[in-house]
Amino acid sequence: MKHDKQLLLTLFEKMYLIRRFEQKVYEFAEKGLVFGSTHLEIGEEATAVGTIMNLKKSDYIIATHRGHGQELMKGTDINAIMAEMIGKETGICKGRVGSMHVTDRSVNNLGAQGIIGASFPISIGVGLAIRLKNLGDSILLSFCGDGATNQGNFYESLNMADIWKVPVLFVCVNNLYGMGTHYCRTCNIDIYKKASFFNINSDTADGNNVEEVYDKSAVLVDYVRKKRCTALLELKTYRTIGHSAFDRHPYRTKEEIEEWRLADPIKRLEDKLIAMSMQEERIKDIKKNVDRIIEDAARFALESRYPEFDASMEQ
Ligand SMILES: Cc1ncc(C[n+]2csc(CCOP(=O)(O)OP(=O)(O)O)c2C)c(N)n1
Ligand SMILES: [Mg+2]
Repeated sequence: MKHDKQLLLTLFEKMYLIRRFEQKVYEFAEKGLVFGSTHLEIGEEATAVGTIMNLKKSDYIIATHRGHGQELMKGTDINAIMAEMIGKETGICKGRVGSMHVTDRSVNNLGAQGIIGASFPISIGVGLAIRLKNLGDSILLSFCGDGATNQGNFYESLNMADIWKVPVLFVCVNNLYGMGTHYCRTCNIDIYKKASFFNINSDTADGNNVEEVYDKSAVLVDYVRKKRCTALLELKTYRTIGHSAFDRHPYRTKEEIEEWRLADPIKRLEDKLIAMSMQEERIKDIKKNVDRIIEDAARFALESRYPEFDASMEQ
């Protein structure tokens, strides 16, 4: 589908914001400021942006352990997420959860699980609650990774989804790897085809092409919203960074990473915008503005206080 220039610039701005956010978190992690593990989604930004752009405020998301972009896209204040990354009192969860479990009920972000696959049955429960509580035309967009779809509860949950007709769109961010193991070593079946065992509508898209992600997720979001049933979208992408901030990824070659860097979703859209309508100046302004937002958020986080030890058990 042909998109207008303003939409393309917005998609670009949001992907660039996530990229710069992740680079700042990486910097913090290298300085030892991030407690616990942090999983970055550099290279995968189009998956969060293209899908969540199609949601309403009243829709819900369940993020993954690699979910900073998903959480930012759902509308949580960037300063509050940045402060959460380094455990500060001003963080969205008061510095108690750090990178992996950012939750914000005010924007219907129900958080992420550290246990891979745990989000599937939870998503069915949320979908059932949306239906039983008559929450209008709301839906849940539930993210997962490729590795997670090899867990047994993925299949149990798809079965229940089909039986109970829950308004859930599962979005599988297929970045080819579960930690250091390539997907093709763990399963011979395309992920989007797994839904067909249960008569669940599914599709797949180039997860590094934000316009394609946007278009294909729009169709499935609309389908789930109107039909009040479940669907699955597989997005093929790649993380050009290690599994976690300290993974130096010895299990893949430099050539493989380089090949995917050439398909970088942000660079791709930037090149298209420039070729299309000579938007260099506009792009420069967007980058400058985003860089400032990130620096302000980082300063806010660094200058914020750590929680008092005595308060750490408060609800
Ligand atoms: C049940 C369980 N097994 C193992 C782990 C360790 N673990 C953390 S992330 C991860 C890989 C998940 O791969 P995938 O679902 O593809 O998501 P990605 O990390 O690629 O985004 C694993 C095995 C875990 N957290 N939970
Ligand atoms: Mg993966």
